[in-house]
Amino acid sequence: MRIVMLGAPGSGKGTQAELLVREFGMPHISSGDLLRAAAKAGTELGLKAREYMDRGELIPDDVMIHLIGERLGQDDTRNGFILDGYPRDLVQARALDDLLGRLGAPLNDALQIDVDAEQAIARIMRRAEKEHRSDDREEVARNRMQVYEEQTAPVVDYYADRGILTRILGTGSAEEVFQRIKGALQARSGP
Ligand code: B4P
Repeated sequence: MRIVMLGAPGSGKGTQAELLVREFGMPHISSGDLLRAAAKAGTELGLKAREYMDRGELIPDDVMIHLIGERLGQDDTRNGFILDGYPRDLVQARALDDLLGRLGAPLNDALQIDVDAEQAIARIMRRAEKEHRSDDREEVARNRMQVYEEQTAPVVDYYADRGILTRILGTGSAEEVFQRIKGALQARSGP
């Protein structure tokens, strides 16, 4: 299984990626988690990335392509992975295809989780009360949403054109959404 998770901020893609990992056991590669870990460690990349994240903007493509390329080059991804938060624009999507083409291991599925923007913002605000992530402020969350519409939404069409996109309704409990995902994956892999 080589899967990318797509969806607006707050759609639940990170949550669903974790549930998939728990069920199927492949590594969960979250671009946001990689960046937050780098920022926490105080690396040059991490500190620079935090400036973009705190504005709700995307980190430059060359940085992300390198970071994810390195992670996907590690041995634990040989039998599959869940990629969560990457690609976030068409440049990253094409770079990912090139990389996986060279490795002879193309993507099987792109899962797009659909949630209404206001519901997604409300979820982010609930998380802010517990986790205090520096980009979970309302004005930043709204900017992330706009960046998603402008830069990431075209990636959904890109995978639809390639015939590997599945759209999942992201409302209801995390467990309900997960059951929809499992059903969709089973339907795609056939009886
Ligand atoms: P991410 O860490 O990917 O943050 P996100 O888009 O907000 O999604 P996240 O996974 O955290 O939230 P989720 O929807 O799962 O990116 C953060 C920043 O890093 C970006 O803004 C950008 O600056 C940078 N970045 C990352 N990747 C990049 C890339 N490829 N290129 C350039 N820059 C990049 O969950 C949200 C909340 O909803 C959670 O609290 C969860 O508990 C809750 N929730 C989930 N499912 C729910 C449900 N069914 N019901 C109720 N609540 C639910």
